[in-house]
Amino acid sequence: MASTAAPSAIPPADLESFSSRLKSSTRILALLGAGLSAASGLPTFRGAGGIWRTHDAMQLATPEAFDTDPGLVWQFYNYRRHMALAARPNAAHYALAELSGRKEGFLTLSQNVDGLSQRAGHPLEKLQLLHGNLFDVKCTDFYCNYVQQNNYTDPIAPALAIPVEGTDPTSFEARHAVSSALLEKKTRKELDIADESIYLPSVPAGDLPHCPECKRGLLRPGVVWFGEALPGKTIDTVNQWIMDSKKIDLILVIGTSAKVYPAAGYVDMARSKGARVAVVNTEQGDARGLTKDDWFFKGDAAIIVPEILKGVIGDVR
Ligand code: BJW
Repeated sequence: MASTAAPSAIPPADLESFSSRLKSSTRILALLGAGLSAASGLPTFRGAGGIWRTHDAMQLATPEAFDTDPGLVWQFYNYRRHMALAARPNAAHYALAELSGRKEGFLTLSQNVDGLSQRAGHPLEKLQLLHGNLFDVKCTDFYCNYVQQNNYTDPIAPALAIPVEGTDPTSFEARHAVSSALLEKKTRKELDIADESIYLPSVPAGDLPHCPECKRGLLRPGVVWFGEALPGKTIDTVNQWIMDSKKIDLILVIGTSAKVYPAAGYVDMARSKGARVAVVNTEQGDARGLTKDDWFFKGDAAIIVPEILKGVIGDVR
């Protein structure tokens, strides 16, 4: 039942067959990605305007990057924390939180680190954060296990204050200028006059957040970088939920390119348990391997998700 509808126009037959399946489903998974938060103003990673289109993931989101230049990596994550704090959950976050509360056999696997699902009231026991959380910090010292959750300090260290003078640091222009300068590590000399105020000096390790417990290690963001294992407890919980029962009725795949593993692999795992797949995405090309029994809903998750869940959750605003 893959649809070729115009953006945001949901074919009534698709809506009807999906709603019917949703109503009768007792075991549902949701796999969430950055597109869910796009309408909240947060950039995705791979699409148009995506972070990895202009930022080299290997210089910012790997353990090696942190070893090489922890100041640059912290500037990037301090900025991401700032943006996430300024953002607000959108209608799709609220709709999914509501659905999760209403369906007992429901588990959300979120790749998002922005905290918006939590702020929308998503039941925490039904929310597994596959790639961690921007607002967790942990010590990098090998012998120290310090982890702090819910750290919302912005900036996380005085030296990481976003150096934008005379401009609203939350404006698109300032964000863009700051993140571009971050990526390219531009020096003041290289920037043109209009960019002067956003020059980002390198931040010495001594000025970065340090572990309050061991006093030795640098703190790092509690997110999962490329080449790192996903949190063991999270993987165990997800695998157990999937394996525990003979069947899964439905998997909602919302706003993800489904290119990053092991997260993307959960779609096939759910399918192997009988799940029908419903993809919500602005790009049809990111909905691979759908069968005639699946659904593709094209458009902005913030509009589509409340609409397709309406039959079960009603109007949630
Ligand atoms: C909209 C929209 C709107 C836009 N409405 N839709 C198997 C094969 C090949 C490689 C591997 C493999 N297994 C593992 C790997 C390696 C690697 C990997 O997958 N690489 C691939 C890129 C090829 N995986 C890993 O390294 C993982 N670790 C691992 O496997 O460890 C093994 C291990 C075991 C034991 C010991 C040691 C190691 C870790 C992956 C961590 C990913 N981390 C990041 C950064 C997190 C922190 C941060 O935020 O900075 O996670 S990368 C980035 O990608 C982030 C995201 O969560 C993740 C997924 O991206 P997402 O959410 O799908 O975003 P986009 O931008 O890709 O897609 C957005 C979608 O939304 C698009 O489709 C748009 O069209 C759509 N959209 N607007 C609806 N309004």
